[in-house]
Amino acid sequence: MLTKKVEKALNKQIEIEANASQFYLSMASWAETKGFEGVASFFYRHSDEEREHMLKLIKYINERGGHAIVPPLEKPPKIFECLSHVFKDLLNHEIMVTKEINKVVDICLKDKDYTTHNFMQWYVAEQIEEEALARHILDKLKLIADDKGGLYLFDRDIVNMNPTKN
Ligand code: OFO
Repeated sequence: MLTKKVEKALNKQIEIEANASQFYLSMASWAETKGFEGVASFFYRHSDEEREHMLKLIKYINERGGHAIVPPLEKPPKIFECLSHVFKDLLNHEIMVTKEINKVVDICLKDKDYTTHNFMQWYVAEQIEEEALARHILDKLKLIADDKGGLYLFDRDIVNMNPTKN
């Protein structure tokens, strides 16, 4: 059985994952309209994975006798300045998600809920990979700068970069 505090923290995390999914979906749509097909498919996939993260939380809460609440969604931005901005936003968003996950872990420890603490370790590990990938992509974009040929190749190659290895 979950304590009320842990249940509340997990429900908040559902909201964060749902909004991340919306945010990345908006990035995918923007990239598609700009002709960056590879980037669009990267973000469509990323958006799906965030939804999976949300579903995993929903199922866990309900399995442990709590009630998972389906949250309302925030309106994501629809226009992005350029590819570098999109990936900077991605990195900053993931850094925020990591902080939120750490807060959930902290609440689990305070409430001595070692089962949920164990469940959350999957998210902790996932965040290391997601932040590292966003940083790696930003480094590549820095090298490319405004080189059109470089951007073309980047868009082609990003298809093979997995947002996460679920
Ligand atoms: Fe990108 O993060 Fe979910 O957890």
